Amino acid sequence: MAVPTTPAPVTPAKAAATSSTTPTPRVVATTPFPDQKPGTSGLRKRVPVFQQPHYLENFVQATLDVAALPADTTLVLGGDGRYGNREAVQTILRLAAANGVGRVIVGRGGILSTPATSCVIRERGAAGGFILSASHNPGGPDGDFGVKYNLANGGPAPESFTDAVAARTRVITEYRTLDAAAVDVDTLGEHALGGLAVEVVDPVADYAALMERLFDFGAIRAMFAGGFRMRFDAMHAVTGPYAAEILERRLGAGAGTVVNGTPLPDFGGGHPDPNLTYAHDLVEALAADDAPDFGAASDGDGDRNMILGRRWFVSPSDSLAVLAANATLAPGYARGLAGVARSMPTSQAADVVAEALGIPHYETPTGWKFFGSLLDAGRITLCGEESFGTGSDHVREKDGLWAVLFWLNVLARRPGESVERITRAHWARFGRHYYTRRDYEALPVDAARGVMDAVRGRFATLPGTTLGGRTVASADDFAYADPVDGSVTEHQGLRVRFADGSRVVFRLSGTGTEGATLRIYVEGFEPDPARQGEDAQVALGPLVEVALALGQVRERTGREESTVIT
Ligand code: VG1
Ligand code: CO
Repeated sequence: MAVPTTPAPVTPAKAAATSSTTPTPRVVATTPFPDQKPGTSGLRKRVPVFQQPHYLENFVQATLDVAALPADTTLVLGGDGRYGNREAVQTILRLAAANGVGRVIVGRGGILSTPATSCVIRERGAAGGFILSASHNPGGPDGDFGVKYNLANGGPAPESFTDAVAARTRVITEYRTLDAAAVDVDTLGEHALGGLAVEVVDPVADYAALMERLFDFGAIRAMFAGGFRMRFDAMHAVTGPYAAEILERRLGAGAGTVVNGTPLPDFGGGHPDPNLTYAHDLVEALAADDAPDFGAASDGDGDRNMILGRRWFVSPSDSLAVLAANATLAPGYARGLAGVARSMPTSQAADVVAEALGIPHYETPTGWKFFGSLLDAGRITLCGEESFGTGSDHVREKDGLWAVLFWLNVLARRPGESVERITRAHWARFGRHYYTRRDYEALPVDAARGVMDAVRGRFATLPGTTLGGRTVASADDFAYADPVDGSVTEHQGLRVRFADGSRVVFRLSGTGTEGATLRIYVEGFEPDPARQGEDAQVALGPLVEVALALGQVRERTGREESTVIT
């Protein structure tokens, strides 16, 4: 891969090839790479890994082989603009052309957020799409790169597909490409690459139109006109242009609402991860004396969101529950919800709302791909993850800006109520699910596995015993049977549930690229409004200690503290 801002070099010989008639597809011999199994969300590796000759080509060819697209199919292609994005776009276009794809719709500059890609696939009836992103992982030459393939429903390919791709990468012997000059993806309109039509589109247009159909833009515009102020931190990642168009221009939030709005190949050197640690500047801005009313941030590829009020943090699990309880205030959800789903480690706050609404709720493994079948079958309307992911049946990805607009819609329709007041009222009605997550990043793999083994090793004897004053109700290794297609997924996290409704969960990350990342999720339930006002870290302190002791975490990792506390 070359530096993204530099156009791919065109040798005179290659230029000559394109200036003649149609470039001829070429078969290139290759050998398999052993490490191309997609994780929680696509294939993610360090940039130097992707820079190895044939690495990206092998993975893309394997994906196209498994997809077995009919001739003249349409695909969508874009990425979050990170280092390597531009070069990878050209590589994929050449492979698509040589593999008989009919049309590729590309976001201008090779840019499309993850939810916008999902939107374009669905609106244009495409057979699928490639998303170039390692999401919240850092970018730049020493950062991460990633590739994800989505299907015709606009959602991440399910495990049956990604397992087949991984199997294919282990036996691949050749790929098909073209020798041709780079396509000008900075100019809107139709371009040709051999027999392939390349259509460069505005990455924001379709997406912004969809948002206008879902939310009450008139009410939100009136709220901003009335002096409501917000700050949106795009973290130098892909949502900058989307937020500027929708918040500042269409909703009149005012210039300067969007900060760090220019996507940069290295995200300005930061982690484009909207949480209390990596979006600390925003947290501080919302704590200032002249703080705006509302703060939000999004991640590298635009599918995550963090919601803040003045001196107030809404945990993602609570955000899902609040949106579910207030959904009918948004025009797109005025008819009510079919059901809700959350990933297993996400707090049970949304379940309580679903029960109050009399609608079904589902618990799925971590990763958006597990929501797809439920959304397609119409069993759920909203879904979310504790990892700052929220979404609905409007696309088949989680959607950062959508969640922000949903909150704005709720705020506009509950005039005079702050984010804090809305959250507190929610707790008073449904109970509060205290929640915290500890991430231990870049651990030696053996140490992380040791923690998991230690916890699992106690499963047989735990139920009925008392830990830190709480009785263990059950302990298991989470397995999920998809109620729509019957597929079974095992080993999705270790759960210890207590009789009082609290839980601790242990999982290893499937998106990290360095060593192993251990995640510990801790949840407690407090129905009494008089006791819902505590700081989550204080309220959950004893339960965190129970979890650390259970996994012998300090001893096995040698770490006193986690890398990130949410
Ligand atoms: C993490 C989150 C998970 C999320 C995934 C992709 O996975 O925990 O909830 O779906 O990232 O999000 P893991 O395996 O590292 O825990 V994104 O925004 O990075 O594509
Ligand atoms: Co993301």
